[in-house]
Amino acid sequence: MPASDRVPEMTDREKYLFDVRGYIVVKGFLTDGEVAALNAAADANADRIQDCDEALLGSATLRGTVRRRQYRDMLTWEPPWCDPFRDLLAHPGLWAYLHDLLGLGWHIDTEPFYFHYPKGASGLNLHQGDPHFHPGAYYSYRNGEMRNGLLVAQFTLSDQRAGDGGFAAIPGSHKSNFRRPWEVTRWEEDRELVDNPTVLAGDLLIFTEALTHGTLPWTAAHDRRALHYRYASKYVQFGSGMHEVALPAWTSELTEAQRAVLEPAYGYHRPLVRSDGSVTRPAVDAEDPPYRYGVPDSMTEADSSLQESTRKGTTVFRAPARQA
Ligand SMILES: O=C(O)CCC(=O)C(=O)O
Repeated sequence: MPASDRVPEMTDREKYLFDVRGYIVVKGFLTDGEVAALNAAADANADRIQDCDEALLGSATLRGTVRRRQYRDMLTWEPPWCDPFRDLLAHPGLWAYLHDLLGLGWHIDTEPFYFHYPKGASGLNLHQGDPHFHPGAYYSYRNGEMRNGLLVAQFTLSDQRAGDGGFAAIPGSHKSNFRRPWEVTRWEEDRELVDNPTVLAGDLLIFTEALTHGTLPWTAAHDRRALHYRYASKYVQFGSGMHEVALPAWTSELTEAQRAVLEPAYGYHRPLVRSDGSVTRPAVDAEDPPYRYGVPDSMTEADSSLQESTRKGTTVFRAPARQA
């Protein structure tokens, strides 16, 4: 086997923990210097911070006193501030995890986010881990291999101790078989199911998007800082990506439905060809889980993770004007 085909591997212990729990913590993944450079870059761009939408599904227990805040677009910040974020994209330390959990050909699925949550920041409803096959966010084990549609590499940039809030998940829920009760989604009942792991500055948290996960309100005195990089298998485009795509000029002669089916794969705002031949472009497909399960009356679109999701991704999609 040529040396270039030999890939680093996760340890057996990491494989066991990931399979049984749906997430692992790699202690001390980043050096102190890397953590400092990433935080300094954010501090130098403090004017770019944005409030996040609330995504609480009506939960009172997840509501804080202030909004979550985040940076995005770090990859295009003025040098040198973009550099530490670009250095993480294909960080050699990640390869073992990406190879073993996604297979070769992994790619960044969604633009990275830098979570910067002040004390009192609201949480985010628990999501994913629903009892259906999700072609974009699945977990499978077969013939000695784990595979995921979508995987999150979260680089911890300030300490999160159990009970502080921040990342939270229901361990093992990537293999769950029954529909999650809304009260669990809203972290109102059976709260002991939810882990809020300790991850310290420099640690790497890796979780499958098939896992039921979300964010608990941030209670520590210091700000939460964490970088969220989402990777996908070469067969999956879950979010909108960061690439620019264009249909060739001849497609201007096609019908809307014909053009729709020539668009590349992506999840949000994907054109849907309806049975009457019409084409719609909803933010998410209401027939897709979890939306097809129906939402409680208390949930409005303005207060749902749907709003949050639709802002992930920056694909520029160009199609030539259709001929009349
Ligand atoms: O706070 C976290 O780490 C989880 C964030 C999350 O689930 C999301 O942004 O979709």
